[in-house]
Amino acid sequence: MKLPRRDFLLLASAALLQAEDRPKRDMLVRSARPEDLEMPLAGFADYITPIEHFFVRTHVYAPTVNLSDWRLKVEGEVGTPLTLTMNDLKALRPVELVGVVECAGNGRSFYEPSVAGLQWGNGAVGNGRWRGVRLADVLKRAGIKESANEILFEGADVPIGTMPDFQRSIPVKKALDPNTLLAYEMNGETLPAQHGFPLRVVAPGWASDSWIKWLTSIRVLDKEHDGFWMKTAYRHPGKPVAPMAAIPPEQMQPVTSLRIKSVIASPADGSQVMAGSPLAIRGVAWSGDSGPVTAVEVSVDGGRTWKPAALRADQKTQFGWRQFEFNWTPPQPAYYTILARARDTAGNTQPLDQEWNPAGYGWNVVPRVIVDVVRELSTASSAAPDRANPAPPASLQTACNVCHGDDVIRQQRMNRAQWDRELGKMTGWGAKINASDRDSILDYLFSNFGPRPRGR
Ligand code: HEC
Ligand SMILES: Nc1nc2c(c(=O)[nH]1)N[C@H]1C(S)=C(S)[C@@H](COP(=O)(O)O)O[C@H]1N2
Ligand SMILES: [Mo]
Repeated sequence: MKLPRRDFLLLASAALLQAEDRPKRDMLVRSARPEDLEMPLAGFADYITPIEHFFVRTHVYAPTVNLSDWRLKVEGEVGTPLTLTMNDLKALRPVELVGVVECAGNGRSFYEPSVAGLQWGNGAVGNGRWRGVRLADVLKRAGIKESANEILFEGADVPIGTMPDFQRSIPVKKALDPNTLLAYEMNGETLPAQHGFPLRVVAPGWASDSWIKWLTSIRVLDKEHDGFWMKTAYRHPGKPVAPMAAIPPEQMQPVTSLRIKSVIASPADGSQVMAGSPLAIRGVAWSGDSGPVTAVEVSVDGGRTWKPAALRADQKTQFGWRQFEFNWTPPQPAYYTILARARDTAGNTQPLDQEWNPAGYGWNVVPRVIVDVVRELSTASSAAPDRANPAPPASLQTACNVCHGDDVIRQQRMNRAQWDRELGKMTGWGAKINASDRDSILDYLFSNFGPRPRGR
């Protein structure tokens, strides 16, 4: 069909703006629906994380936003409430920065005892190049009032079942920081749907639960928002607590800044390497409000001695990660423990032992990789066989598969009380479990997905 030129241009630009997301590649699927995808370890070899490797975290099914209907509302404690289109936003001065997005729960699978939630390894993190406008510029245009205390964000996503709507607020001080952006581009492309098209919050240095996607509403509040995702979820005791201690949420603090952290990307843990051949130990390091990273030290002898790693000189940004490299020639066959420890401008370093917290947030312990240094590489594979679980009871399939698959269930390692609480949470969100089935479901969950045995 031939279209008049004007219509053709309109269609072409619409296609550009709502292009299908670039397919993801080699991701670790933590949940297929809603989508939670982890970046593979190979992703730490890149400075800017390509979109096809960028992790995805969604509490809900991702919404499809039509740009021509989309508006951003700015209301609450402001002199002039605003309703903005994308063109209005693009008329403001653009700002670009490189910054790490890291889920508060990144590394949760390493916590012992295990806690409920997506069992992320190292890859619920990425380093993006973000372009958009300053949130401060938008707030000033709306005439933010003296009474402003917190800024509440909401996206176009809708809750599943009766789960509370995903709404989060950040303090005015963070909102007015010149680095806090509303971004419409990521890595030089229109923001992909999975990452929040058409607009998301970029709160550099803070855990990404504050980086609201599919943004539609900004509400200026005179106090912290009191919804579930502020008052119950995303809270941390802020001090070491006994493992499995139950701490009332009101005695915990909201998750804010990221912590100083490094990840060793290569060699891989458990790999064999050749004695006498040079080996590059590579990884990345980042920090939060107390950043940027100023040094990374590496130990190849389990922490007896440490030496500085080389940091890339062209990656000195405030909020991005920095790649490091340490060259080492393992002298003779032995079993070596490699460690890395980053330091930031404020002098913070990574702990050698991670204190536990109830939701498994903020994992940043010194990473450890063990290599077997040999004279000759062996070809034998040591992959452990997958644990076979008996088929779940039909009652569980019926009750749970309405909202998500069994992938989120199978990755958990919880004791009976934790599973009991999880069933309570799901029932609260709308799961229907017959009273007569509850015990058999609980038995199945606990006996197949109970805590791991001690030791490794
Ligand atoms: C009404 C919809 C709904 C039903 C039914 C449901 N769930 Fe969920 N469940 C969710 C949502 C939504 C999430 C993801 C929450 C998130 O990502 O924050 C989830 C996540 C989970 C998780 C991951 C840990 C967590 O709390 O985020 C587990 C485990 C789980 N569900 C178990 C179950 C089991 C077992 C059943 C069946 C008895 C079930 N769910 C039924 C909505 C549901
Ligand atoms: N509207 C909305 N924004 C959201 C979420 C969400 O579920 N809904 N998830 C948050 C969480 S917990 C994380 S870790 C980041 C993940 O961003 P990404 O998927 O672009 O990597 O988005 C945040 N923004
Ligand atoms: Mo997150």
